[in-house]
Amino acid sequence: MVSIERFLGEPGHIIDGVRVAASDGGTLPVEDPATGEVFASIAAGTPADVDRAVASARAAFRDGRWSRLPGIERGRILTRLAALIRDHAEELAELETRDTGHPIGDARFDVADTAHHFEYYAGLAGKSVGQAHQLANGQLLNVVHVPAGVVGAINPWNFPIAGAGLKGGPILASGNSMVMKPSNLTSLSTLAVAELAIEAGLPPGVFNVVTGSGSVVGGAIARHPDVDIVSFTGGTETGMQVMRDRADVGRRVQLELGGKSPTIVFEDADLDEAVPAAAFGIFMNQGQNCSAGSRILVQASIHDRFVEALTARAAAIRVLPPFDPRAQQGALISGEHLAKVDGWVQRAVADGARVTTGGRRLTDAPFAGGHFYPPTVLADVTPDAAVFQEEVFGPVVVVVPFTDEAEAIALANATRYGLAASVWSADIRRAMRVGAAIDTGFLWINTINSHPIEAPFGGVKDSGFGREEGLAAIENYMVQRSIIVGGDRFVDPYAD
Ligand code: TXE
Repeated sequence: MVSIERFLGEPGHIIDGVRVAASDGGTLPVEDPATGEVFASIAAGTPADVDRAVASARAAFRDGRWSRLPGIERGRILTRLAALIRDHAEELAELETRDTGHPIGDARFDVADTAHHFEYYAGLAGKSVGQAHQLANGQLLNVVHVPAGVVGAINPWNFPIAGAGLKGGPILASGNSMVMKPSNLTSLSTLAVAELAIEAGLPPGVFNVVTGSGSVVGGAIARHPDVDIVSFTGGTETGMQVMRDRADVGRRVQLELGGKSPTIVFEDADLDEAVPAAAFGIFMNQGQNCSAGSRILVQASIHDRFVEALTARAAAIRVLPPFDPRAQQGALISGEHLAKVDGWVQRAVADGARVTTGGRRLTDAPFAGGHFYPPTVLADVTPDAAVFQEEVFGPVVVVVPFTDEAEAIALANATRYGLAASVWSADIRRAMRVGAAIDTGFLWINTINSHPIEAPFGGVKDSGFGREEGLAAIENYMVQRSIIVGGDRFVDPYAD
């Protein structure tokens, strides 16, 4: 183990490049989900803290210390930040595991992914090219892409450090200043990244972090008229509240919300591949993943065989304390969340579902005090059951049979969500035909959980709108400005 002390520090926000306590000195405890132990505290932000951070971001944006730097210089600083993240990879991974309960191997992956986001977007800084049109009367129209200004970035607790890179990379590369609010459950790695950003040479005021409760700090960001765009990732109901708050001030919002993504397996699929893929689709990150394949739709002819194989695969996943290097699944984020997950399972059972594996929290050593729930498979679930319709956000999957393509499509589209879908078939034309008919922003064919940085990510229906990742994320955080340069001499319209 390396020391994570450096990143614990005094509880505080990062505003104008320095750590500052909450305006009223308030703090919130930080719990290790694997042990229940409180090991740190964070500042409990206030609306006054948000005002201060937004003012700092606005001042930085206005004076051009970042927004008007040549793109290549912004890119150089973001590349340096990525290098610092890689230099501190082990400390950051241990910090993340302590804070989230993620297996240490997953946390290492997320840290590298964060660096990767800053590297990718560093390469895009200053490369957003507009258009030029020669108009009538000698006028020249230039459409340029300019940074939007101050961006409020609200992140959930499921991938905290990766979220800092996923939103921070394109927001900063585009020349914006930002106020980032991590979840109060998982703020430490975002604070650490912001501190490394300052070390990398990011000017003060460009990457502010305000920690604290969602409704207080997140609400103040969403309702702030001087925040030009809010980029929100989180639950659907919270996202809709953020949108209402944005509507009150008439400012932009982008929402990446919940999902109930289908994994569709046809009888001709190679089950040696499809079964572990379907398991990984749901159980990765303890099932706390917006694009988790939480509904497996299986052709009836192979249903029983599939359930049996999936049950065996799920039961063999190594649930262990997250610092154990063999851990494949760690702890859920909190006791409250675990109770919700378990509540969904118990309700499903009451509605007639059959638990083929899992279904009860783990409490014996080495899990005592922590929030551990095993991979859980539910069969005999009907499409009208709540557990088929609603996001559980835990290691719980339902398996439902279908007879033909039409039924597979109807079942896939039978929820209010539309974030991701995965189709498995040896017949590529069928897979593409079925995939094309699914309401989704992200479609996997004979693969799952692949999130290349180049691929715009986001949903349809109640899964939100707007796209992150790839070039689309840059567009998210810029606005088009039309500049018309006069050609022929201006004629006085009042002369007569
Ligand atoms: O998320 P929230 P929570 C789902 C998942 C989970 C449920 C609740 O089903 O069980 O949401 O989780 C901040 N204005 N997802 O409560 O509330 C909050 O502090 C502005 C799915 O943790 O959506 C955090 O920073 N911000 C999801 C962020 O919003 C507010 C990922 C997300 O928290 C706010 C997470 C408010 N009024 C949860 N209230 C996914 N699909 O990716 C809270 N926040």
